[in-house]
Amino acid sequence: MISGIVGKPNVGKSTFFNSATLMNVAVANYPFTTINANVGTGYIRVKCVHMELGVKDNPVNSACIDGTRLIPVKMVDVAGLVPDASKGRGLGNKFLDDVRQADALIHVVDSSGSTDEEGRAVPSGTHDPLVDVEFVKKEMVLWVKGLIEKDWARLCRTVESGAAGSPSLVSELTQKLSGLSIRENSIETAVHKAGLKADKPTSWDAEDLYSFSKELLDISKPMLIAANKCDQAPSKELISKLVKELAPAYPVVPCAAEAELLLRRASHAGFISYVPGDSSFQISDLSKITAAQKRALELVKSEVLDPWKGTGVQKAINDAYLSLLKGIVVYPVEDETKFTDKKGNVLPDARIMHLGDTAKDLAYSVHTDLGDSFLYAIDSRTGLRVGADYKLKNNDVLKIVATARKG
Ligand SMILES: Nc1nc2c(ncn2[C@@H]2O[C@H](COP(=O)(O)OP(=O)(O)O)[C@@H](O)[C@H]2O)c(=O)[nH]1
Ligand SMILES: [Mg+2]
Repeated sequence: MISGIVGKPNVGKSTFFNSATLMNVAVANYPFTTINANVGTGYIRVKCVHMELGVKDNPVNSACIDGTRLIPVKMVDVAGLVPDASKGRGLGNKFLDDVRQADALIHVVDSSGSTDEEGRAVPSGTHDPLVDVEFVKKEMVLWVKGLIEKDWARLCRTVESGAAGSPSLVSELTQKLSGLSIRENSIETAVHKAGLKADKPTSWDAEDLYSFSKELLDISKPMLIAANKCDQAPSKELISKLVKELAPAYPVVPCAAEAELLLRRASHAGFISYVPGDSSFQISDLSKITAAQKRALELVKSEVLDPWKGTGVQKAINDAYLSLLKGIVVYPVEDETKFTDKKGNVLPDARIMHLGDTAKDLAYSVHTDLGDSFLYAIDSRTGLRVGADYKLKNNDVLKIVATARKG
């Protein structure tokens, strides 16, 4: 699961990304640590199961701070989008390349209303971020529509040829959009939701293609709004408006990315104790910080943490993976009685799976071989066996039993 941070220029996307990916706890190297400058590791924050199970843990693929489990997830800082990007304005194509791999979108807007549609500075409170939500959505729809329209006449002929074994529209579109991490059944649902006929694509006009593209994006790239710069005075009112117009279809999370970055840096430097997502922090040693640093921290407290109960950055990430993408957390172990791996690490791994995934899916997510040789799993809490089709539950601790490997 990957989330993409999208939005127009100067709303705080990079600040959000930089704060989200800054962590001062040791987590074993994840395969996606540095692929690209704009790809990084963020973290989901959940309550760890170790206390409920009455054990002390030593995580390997994740971290645990006083009962809070931080689980790595992949994030992409997407190039800024300007109006008419789908016609090639700005970094349009770079934007689309970045966004194609994302499963969910965190759309950062400037809720202080101090940047225009192009991201230029304007007096605070004079630009409505709702306008930006609409134009970014529209540009993305036009982009998907543009991809579908390429070679559309040929695709229609193939689908409607009536020849034995001629491919269906859904399978043709799945192939065409294969680089976009969109599943076949999402395409099928979008055709249905747009009220269109899959066997008669020649009857689709430009408006139909637009509605189809819109439905497809809503299904395959669910989006939440990170209403950033909530530390500024006009934000409260503009955020209420965003919530009124967009939620619940697009959840709105008030954010202060700059404050989060400051807190994480201070925590990294050992000045404060703060776990991402906390609604407060503790200064570790007043003698270590300068008067200016103390003042900056006080501002974060009075302008962000007290009124908003947190900076919102962690909430936005959690909501993207756990709500939009219906993620659940599962702990695979080797010894179901001690909750350990082969080396004796207690609750070493926490994995984000999808609601609806099965025990066998979990085995595959650990290793293809483990999936292929899956026999059954054992639920650590009950000691009972569960089969391949067992639907994973949030916080399951499971041992996977497989046939012995040869060699
Ligand atoms: N007041 C305020 N300013 C912010 C916040 N987050 C980012 N900014 C400022 O917004 C400007 C643009 O930030 P940047 O992350 O480069 O935006 P991007 O172009 O969307 O990646 C910078 O001057 C940031 O310091 C915030 O939470 N509050
Ligand atoms: Mg940026």
